[in-house]
Amino acid sequence: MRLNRWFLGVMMGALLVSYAPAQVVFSFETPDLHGYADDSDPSEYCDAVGWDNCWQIFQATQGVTDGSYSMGVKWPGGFRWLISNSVPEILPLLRTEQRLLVDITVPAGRSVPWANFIVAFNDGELGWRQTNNYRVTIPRNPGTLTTMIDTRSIALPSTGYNDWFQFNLGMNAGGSHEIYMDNIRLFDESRTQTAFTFDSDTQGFSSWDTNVANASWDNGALRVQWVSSGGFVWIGGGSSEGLAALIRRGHLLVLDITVPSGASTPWGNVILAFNDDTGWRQTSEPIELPVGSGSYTIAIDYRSLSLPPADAPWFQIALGFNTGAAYTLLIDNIRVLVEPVPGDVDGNGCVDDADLLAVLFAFGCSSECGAEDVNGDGVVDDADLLTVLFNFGQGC
Ligand SMILES: [Ca+2]
Ligand SMILES: [Ca+2]
Ligand SMILES: [Ca+2]
Ligand SMILES: [Ca+2]
Repeated sequence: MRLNRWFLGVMMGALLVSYAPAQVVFSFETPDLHGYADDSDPSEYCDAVGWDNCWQIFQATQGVTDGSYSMGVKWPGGFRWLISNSVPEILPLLRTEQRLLVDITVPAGRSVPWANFIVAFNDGELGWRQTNNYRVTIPRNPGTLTTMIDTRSIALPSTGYNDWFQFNLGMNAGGSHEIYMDNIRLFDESRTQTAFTFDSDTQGFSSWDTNVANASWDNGALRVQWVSSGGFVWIGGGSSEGLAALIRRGHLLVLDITVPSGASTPWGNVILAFNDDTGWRQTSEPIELPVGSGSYTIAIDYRSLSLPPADAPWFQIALGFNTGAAYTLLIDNIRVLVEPVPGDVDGNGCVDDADLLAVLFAFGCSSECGAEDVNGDGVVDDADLLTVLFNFGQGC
């Protein structure tokens, strides 16, 4: 009997760990897709023009990363606003963080020259406003990409306002595309760890083609300035202490990018490369850059790249920028969104004896327990201890 109760405790612990609270804005679990489903073309229209030539917005089971469903969008290329229901219930979430992450999947066989979306808020206090200078990356080719939606350039209604509110998506693509979107959630800055802050120099980054653009240190940031027209340039050679270990702990590189006032480009994007003794490898999905003035956060999903070895004697990253016109970027706070490791009580990425001791010292705690309550069930008991033991050595 005792063993059964013990086993149940372990299983409950494992379940609770995998269902840690998520700050989900939209998960597309209801057939109306938060209102976006209404923006499909009528089926008579699709019948008339052919289903490949109309907009279809539908609940799907592909590309699901939260719950049981995603939102599928198939369209013939071009632009359309997907207008949400009134969703004032997401305002409290957005008021804590206006930067969101989303998972977007492109199925096999699809490919477009470019695709992105912009966001508009609409409500009874501030009216319609949209993220003109910030485009959210939609992957062009098959695979799943986690990408940033930074809505900080458009204001939220005042705290007292709780009436109707829409979160609208302006979808755009340079050809016939099909995507599955899920789990629009709050970006958790507290889970990032810093790789580059450019306090006193460029930390190794330099321009590998000064005919195209120059890279320089500019008062605590990395400045990239195109010479006379747009074009592609590697800004490479960047490294910092513990970078390889940090990169191994996540799959999303996060960057703050400021475009100075007056600078703009019709389009711009960036890819990421890793370089070490195991060779050069680079991402294939270009991530949209801001196209006009303002400060924005972007994220580069590097799941497609092989990680540096834990004991890599040297490791560098390079950013490959491509733009449609000469402009200027200031890059700062390059960081990694660190995946939580179950059992990592002190949050240093590695489950070791320090975490074990922390749980042992807190063992028996039954109210207001700290991180030692690994499974978050309010008590520190054998379930927490076992989570640490089962994950011992992870991330180290
Ligand atoms: Ca979902
Ligand atoms: Ca800085
Ligand atoms: Ca630890
Ligand atoms: Ca617990």
